[in-house]
Amino acid sequence: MDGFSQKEEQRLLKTLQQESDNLGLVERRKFLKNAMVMVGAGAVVAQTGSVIASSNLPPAVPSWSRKLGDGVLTNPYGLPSDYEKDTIRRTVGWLTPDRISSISMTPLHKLKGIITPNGLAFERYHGGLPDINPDEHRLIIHGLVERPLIFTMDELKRFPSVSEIKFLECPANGGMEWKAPQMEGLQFTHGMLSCCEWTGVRLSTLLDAVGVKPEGKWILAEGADGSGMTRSIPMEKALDDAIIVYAQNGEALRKEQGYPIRLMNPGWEGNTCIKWLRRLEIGDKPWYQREETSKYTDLMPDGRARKFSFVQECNSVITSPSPEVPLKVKGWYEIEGIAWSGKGKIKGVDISLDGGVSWRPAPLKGMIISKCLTRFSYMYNWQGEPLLLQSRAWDETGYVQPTFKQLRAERGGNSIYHRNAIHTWKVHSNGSVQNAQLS
Ligand SMILES: Nc1nc2c(c(=O)[nH]1)N[C@H]1C(S)=C(S)[C@@H](COP(=O)(O)O)O[C@H]1N2
Ligand SMILES: [Mo]
Repeated sequence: MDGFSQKEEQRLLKTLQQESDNLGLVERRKFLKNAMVMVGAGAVVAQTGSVIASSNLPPAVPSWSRKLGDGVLTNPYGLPSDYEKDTIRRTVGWLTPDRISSISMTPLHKLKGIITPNGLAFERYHGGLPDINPDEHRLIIHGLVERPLIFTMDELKRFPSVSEIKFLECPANGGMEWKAPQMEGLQFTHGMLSCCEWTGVRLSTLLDAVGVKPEGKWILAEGADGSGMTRSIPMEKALDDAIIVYAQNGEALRKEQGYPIRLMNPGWEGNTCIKWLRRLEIGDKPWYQREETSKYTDLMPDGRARKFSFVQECNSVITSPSPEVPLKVKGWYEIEGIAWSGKGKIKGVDISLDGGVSWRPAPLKGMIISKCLTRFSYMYNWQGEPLLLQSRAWDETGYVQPTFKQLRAERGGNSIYHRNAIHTWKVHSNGSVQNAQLS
């Protein structure tokens, strides 16, 4: 059929069968046998699950190869395939019942490499998503400076620009897990995390333009959204690597991420990366705003709060398998995950199959960039045994990701933020994966 001789057809099916045998894909082999029978009998539709038509499977020529497709500009702004409708940001109902002061999370289990596509980067709003006309938007820099200045978007884009791939993480990422393993899904345990290529002008360049007075030691950054988000940023960070960002993964910043400009403090609490940025005031001390006192601080066991916990410390998680990516058949798997550190480069990752009793190195792969997601992977032949999967990362400063026990011993049980403990996935013998914590 479809131009293949009976002999050719059988040879092709045999090759496919061998290939699937080599991969150990039991289900696929069963399915192919099934498909072969149906094709042999000339049936139009053979199904393993629900909607797979054998007429579209090799050696047949699929229906979409027999006609011309849609033309260009079917989607003037490109969209993912209709078959990827499941790859979306998600919220947790009980955590953020309203959408105005809310958070949606990145589907980390669906992502490859280190870049988060713009439509999938988690969003955090304290006062809803403002709709800002860039022609009417201005950035004001004033306070302890020689020349207070007001910049238009065009003016900001005339300065030399930098493009850097950096992760962005809400310090509340995984905060629900302090009490117990509550969230059944990687998207919810770790999804307040994204990693994009950010383009903009270094804050130090703009500070040069206004001329910071010697007493100028802190900067108040303020957003133009209804929440009036404000955070105090030390001058050292501003002069080190902070960026006033207007582009994300090559295109204009998304509305959700702060269009037309935001502050990006690489490796620091996402909360300090003020979106829809409208004002920078230079002062000689911090302002102690709401979001750095009553919120975004950790209450320690002695009843005192940690002051300015800016850095997102080293963390890692296995992305596959995970609750959303169970093991379907026995055989070889690439156990994969991501590691990141707000202090610099990831130096190494170990993984454990037995809940931290023994560890083996999981090689890093792809680009290894400072304050950026880094991939690790480990090949494993799974034969249906239960596993307690963990990853433990360390960074170039020597900081090692702590166990939950170590983290709790230091921080007690009152925290919401900065939960970077080694995470456990319990793999059951049927291949399903559960969020777990070991005492
Ligand atoms: N103006 C403004 N900036 C803001 C926020 C906000 O609500 N308003 N939320 C902050 C918080 S808590 C985080 S974690 C990051 C999230 O950035 P994202 O929405 O691009 O993921 O933005 C920060 N900047
Ligand atoms: Mo946040």
